[in-house]
Order: sequence, then C-alpha cells, then structure tokens
Amino acid sequence: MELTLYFAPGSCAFASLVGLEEAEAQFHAKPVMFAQGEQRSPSYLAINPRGRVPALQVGDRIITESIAILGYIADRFDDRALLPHEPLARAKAYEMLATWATGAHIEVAKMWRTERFTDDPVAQESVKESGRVNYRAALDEIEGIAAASPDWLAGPDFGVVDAFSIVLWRWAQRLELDMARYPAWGKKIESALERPAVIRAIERERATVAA
Ligand SMILES: N[C@@H](CCC(=O)N[C@@H](CS)C(=O)NCC(=O)O)C(=O)O
Repeated sequence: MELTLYFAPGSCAFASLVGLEEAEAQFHAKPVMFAQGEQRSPSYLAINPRGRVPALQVGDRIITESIAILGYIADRFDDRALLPHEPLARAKAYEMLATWATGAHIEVAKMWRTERFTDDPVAQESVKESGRVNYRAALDEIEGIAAASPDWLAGPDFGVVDAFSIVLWRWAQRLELDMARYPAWGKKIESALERPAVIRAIERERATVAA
C-alpha cells in the first residue's frame, strides 16, 4: 500500500521522516508549510481535521499522531527493529515516546504557542515559564536514560525512539538551552546525525525550505 507522509520542516514529523528513511520505505513526502498556514488549509484539514503533522496516508486510510505512525512504521518494516521486539523493552520504548509526544511536546507548545493556553498576557508569562522548567526537566530525564543506555536509547538498535529524541534535541537548540548539560545524549545525537537515513531526512526538509 502506497505511503505518503505529510510533514513540516523542523516539526515533530521529523521522527516519522527518519523512521521511513531508516526502513528504506518507498514513500512520498508532502510538505505542509506552517509559514503559509497550510496546516489550516481545507485540503490539509481533509487529511487531518486537527490541522497537525505528521499524518501518514496508507493507501486510502490516514494515520495521525506520532506514536501511532511510528508504531505502524516499526510494525510494517518489522525486520528493521525500529522498536524492540522483546515485550518489556518495547513497553519502555513506548513509555519514552508517550512521555515525549504527549508531555515534552506540550511544554514546547506552552513556549511557542502560548496563546493556545491563555489569552491573558500575565498568565502567558507563567505558562511560558512552566514550559521552560518542565521541558528542561524532560531533557534531564533523557540524559539519565542516555547515560544508562550503552547503545541507543531503547536498546541495541537505532529506532524511532532515537528519531524522536532528535526532534527534542533540535527544539532545545532552537530554545538556546545549554546543551552541554547532556553529554551522554549528545553523543548519541552526534552518531544519529551521521546515519545516512537521518541525513536523507534532513535533506528532504532542506529541499522544502529551499523550494
Ligand atoms: N500529538 C501530536 C502532535 C502533533 C503536533 O502538534 N504537531 C505540530 C508540529 S510539531 C503541528 O502540526 N502544529 C501545527 C500548528 O501548531 O498549527 C503528535 O504527536 O503527532
């Protein structure tokens, strides 16, 4: 079944882009440009009525939500070990994805999309500050996981958990956080950024920005 990934450069959809590239899947990558508000266009709302990326079209059906998409990619390309197969390791991998996609992601939204939480300018400052504090705590937690993981974050194989962690790393860089606090995680990110699949995913993003 044909695959089409809807993504926006710099967004959490990067994890899905990396997952598909790691799987060496045949897929179409369709950019949704936030700067032009394309996520709210009628044509995109027909894909995802919530106006968010990523969305993965599989034949004539559409999957939204990163965790669902990443799980689908890992299962469809099972031989690539993008999620651990051993039940406990797999559960721990999903624990990380869930914490990040539903928790850390919201903390970033509090900083970058503050108006979604409150339109009171005074309250907005505390929403932002709570985003900053909680995002840092989430990253500290990842450093602890990285320091305790000899290979990749979820086990011996690079997978969708590592792919999602690149998203969080890039956002932290955009927020100008002190990345020296994360040496163990930083080492893994450094190796991840050398992977051909990750390089191809970055190239796909760059192509949309240059276009
Ligand atoms: N829970 C969703 C969150 C998706 C989401 O919020 N994506 C952001 C990009 S990282 C988005 O599409 N934002 C569009 C907007 O804010 O208008 C997931 O994990 O896929």
